[in-house]
Amino acid sequence: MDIGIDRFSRHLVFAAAAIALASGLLTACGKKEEQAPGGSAARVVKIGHAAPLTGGIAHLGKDNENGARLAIEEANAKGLTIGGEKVNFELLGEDDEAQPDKGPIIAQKFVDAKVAGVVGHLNSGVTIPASAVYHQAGIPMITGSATNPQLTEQGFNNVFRTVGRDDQQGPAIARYLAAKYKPKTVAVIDDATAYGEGLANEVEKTLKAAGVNVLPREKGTDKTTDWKAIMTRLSGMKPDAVFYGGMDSTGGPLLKQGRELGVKAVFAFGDGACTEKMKELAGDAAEGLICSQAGIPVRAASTAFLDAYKARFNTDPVLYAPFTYDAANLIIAAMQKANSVDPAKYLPELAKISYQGATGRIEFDAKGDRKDAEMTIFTMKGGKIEPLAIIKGGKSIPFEEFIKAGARK
Ligand code: ABU
Repeated sequence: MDIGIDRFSRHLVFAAAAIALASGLLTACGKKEEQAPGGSAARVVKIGHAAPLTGGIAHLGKDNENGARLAIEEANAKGLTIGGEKVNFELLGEDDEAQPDKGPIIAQKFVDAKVAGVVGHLNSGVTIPASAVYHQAGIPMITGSATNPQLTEQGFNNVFRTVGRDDQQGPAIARYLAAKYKPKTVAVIDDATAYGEGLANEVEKTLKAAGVNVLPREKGTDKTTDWKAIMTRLSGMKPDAVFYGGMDSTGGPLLKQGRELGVKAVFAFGDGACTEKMKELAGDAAEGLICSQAGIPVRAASTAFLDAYKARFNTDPVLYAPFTYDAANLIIAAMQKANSVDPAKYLPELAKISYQGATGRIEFDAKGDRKDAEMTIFTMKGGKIEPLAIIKGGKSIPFEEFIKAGARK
């Protein structure tokens, strides 16, 4: 009798293990079934998105996530079939807090969740360490905002970006600054992040090559909001221009305090501080600032995208939503071309894709960088970031001319 119960128990344990294994395998292969639009069962395909959703630049992280979410919702509404199966995309959103050490942790979480692709991360300093984990797992990742060149210099075949690089952006803003304002002396400050420091280095290199005197580097962090000591020093040195490599959450206070302490220089920023949040943070001091973005301006993105974003989120995009929208759409388009959601099968299609996105035609070079990336120079006028010129292939094109020519096609 005892022997019988033991056998029964063993059968139960075996059956339970078999069910668990089968269910695990089904989930692992992305086979979890779900109702698709129209009622039939669909294969769930997970796409990860990571960015800071808390902290000083949460507004940028949320904007990035919204872009990816919109693409996924639109794809699901179409009821796509890939590899003979209806698919339903699921966005797994994670908050990496803009912390470099969180990058690999969240990347591993996505790998464990069997995501088929990743949009993100937002910050270069987080994206670079995270990319090694995605590379190890063979998962394609596309950032819509990380601009540090090192990301795509690692030789990882799974890493792409829909924005330009800081060795394109830095020279673009530095040359504009030198040509327009003809500064004799420029102060360069950075926030000691991979992005801020890297961009500041590119700006400094370009200014020095143009014969401009650059003061010894001043530094803060990505959390510094008290710049008074540095600005007091600079007000005595009377630079003609100040360039800051950092985000708007720290750049706004820097600009405000600079003006309050009598720094009369023109203030210039990179993409991280090229937002209308600068007006909110710096008030009237933001008027006349100049800044660059490593892509075309939001308002030059497709009107269909802008309308859809506004309708879905009841607000306008902040900065890089069109680029994360394109990133998610690129992953989906590559899956459709490969007729597979398997990363190993759709990655080769992604590498050679030619895709007309909200931010123009996207093709990648051998490193995963966007071919022919445009840079844009802006100024703040009436509290709005207004595009002045597009820098493309070393040429500066007035913004209105660029739009009239339909150049983003
Ligand atoms: N590109 C500016 C913000 C993101 C980053 O590269 O860190």
